[in-house]
Amino acid sequence: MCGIVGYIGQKEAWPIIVKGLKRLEYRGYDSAGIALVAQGINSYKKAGKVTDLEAFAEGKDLRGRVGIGHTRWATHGEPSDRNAHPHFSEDERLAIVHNGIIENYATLKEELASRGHTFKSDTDTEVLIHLIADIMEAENTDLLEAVRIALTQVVGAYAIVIADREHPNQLVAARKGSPMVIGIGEKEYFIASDASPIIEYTRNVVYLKDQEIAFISDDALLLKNIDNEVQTPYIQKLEMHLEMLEKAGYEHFMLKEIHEQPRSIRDCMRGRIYPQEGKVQLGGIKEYAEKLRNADRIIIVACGTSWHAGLVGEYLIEEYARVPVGVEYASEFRYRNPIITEKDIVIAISQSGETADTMAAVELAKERGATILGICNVVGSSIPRLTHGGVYTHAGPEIGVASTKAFTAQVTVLTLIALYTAQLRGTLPQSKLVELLTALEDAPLLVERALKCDEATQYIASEIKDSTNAIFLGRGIGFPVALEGALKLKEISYIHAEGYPAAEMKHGPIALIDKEMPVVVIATKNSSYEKVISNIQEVKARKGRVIAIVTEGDTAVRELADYVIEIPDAEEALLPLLATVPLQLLSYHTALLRGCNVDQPRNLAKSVTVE
Ligand code: HGA
Repeated sequence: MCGIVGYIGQKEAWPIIVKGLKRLEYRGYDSAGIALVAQGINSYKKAGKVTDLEAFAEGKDLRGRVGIGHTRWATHGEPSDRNAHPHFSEDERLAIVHNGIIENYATLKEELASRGHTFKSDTDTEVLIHLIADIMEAENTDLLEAVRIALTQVVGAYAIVIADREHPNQLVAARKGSPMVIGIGEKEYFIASDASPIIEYTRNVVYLKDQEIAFISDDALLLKNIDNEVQTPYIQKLEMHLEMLEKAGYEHFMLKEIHEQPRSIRDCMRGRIYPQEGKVQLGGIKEYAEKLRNADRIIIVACGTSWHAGLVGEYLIEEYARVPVGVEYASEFRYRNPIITEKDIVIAISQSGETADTMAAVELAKERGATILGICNVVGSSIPRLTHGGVYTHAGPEIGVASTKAFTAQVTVLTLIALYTAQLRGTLPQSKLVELLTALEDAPLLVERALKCDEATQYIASEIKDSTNAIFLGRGIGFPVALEGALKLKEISYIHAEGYPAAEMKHGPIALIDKEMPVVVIATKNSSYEKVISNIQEVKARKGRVIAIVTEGDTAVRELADYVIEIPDAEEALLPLLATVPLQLLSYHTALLRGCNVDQPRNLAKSVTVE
């Protein structure tokens, strides 16, 4: 949430920052701003997208080889020109961009106001830069030291970059809880919330650690921690490629990412499954094999789509490895007083690896002695660094705000963990492991076939596009799929949608069903097929419009449903991978027909780095 880009070097900063902000727009897009340091600081900020900022700045003085930029997802203060970053100190000497929340901003603001500070915005960020300027003056220190002292007084999360009019060849950056990467070029540095704005300039990067402060000039990088100790930067090589960040001919990132799923699922399994031997190998967690073998319980913590993947994991792990699993919203778990023992395994799932609530849940479980494993997509992000071990999903950068390929990759990893744990605990006969892994190996091809429903989903989307509500029903492993389908539809098309266990419909939602109500039912041939057919009958008896996801060749559901979408016949464990695909496409086409911004739906941002 909120994207930051900074540049210091020999090139003009504006184009580099604008391009970088466009790459980070998935993180927030309610306003944008850039400050350029040349003779003084010129700043341009505008509510709206980065393109609105560009239009606003056209013809203005955009010179400067040092600059900081921001694309915002507002937490404190409505999205407006005034609240857009950068924010300034009272004398306008210092400019800041910030990702995160200063939780004690109100107290700090009051104290600063009592010392005569006045504020131009409603943000917590402006309070922070005033505090830094106040300390600089009161303690007669340089910027680096003032930032360090200020951060000892701050409660909350931050990634910040600060420019100084009096030292135009320096930037100061710091982080706690929000991500920040520094790219090292030839006499130039790039600073960003993730590596995507940096990749075309350099592959050498330093991921700032929590509570580290960086002093950056065009030929030096100095790192300190909050206790004022100098730190040695650990330079890593980026493995991302530029093409991964482009649309590759697709109209939207979401559509590209939906179609990438056969590839991403294959990448996720590469080197990890040996179907003929009936063996799963997970290098990132093998050190914890003994713990998994003896675990009394597995707790999965996650938010949003990742939580739905967790529910699929619950089903698969309990079915195959016979370990009790609880799936928790990270945001609730962290504020309860959960019972966690040293024999518990906690699995944290987060696409970005930066989800604030999931990170906090991990910290809590770690303090209480559990073994923590992560399932993340972004290599080098915070959660993989906090956990004991983990399995990367290797889905590649996901730019569309509504998660698609990251979800199916998470489900794939959870399937691997379920089978790995079954292998360790001896809960499945070897022949069953061979059978399941052979089926899993075919998943990319089957997903490829499931993608053929593009035309069918487009047609159904045209039929439901004017609905105001929708219900998604599923049973067993189909239930989390229904939840994910409903979330996708509401996220990008703004149609109110609810996912329900099919049998629960009778306990409430059935009251909503009439001839206007689209009811999407996961009705594939699996263990609950007959029961689901009865649920469809119940919907039809009340004149609901049934859209059924069925197994290829199905006739029974076809007779009842208004619309059917076929997916390939497969092992039940693959149902979530296959049935999710048509639901993603259905939401995509519905949102398009309603004229919505598919890749950047209103009010949302991808990487939720605030609580
Ligand atoms: N609190 C700041 C930054 C918001 C943010 O990082 N969102 O993810 C603001 O509201 O401007």
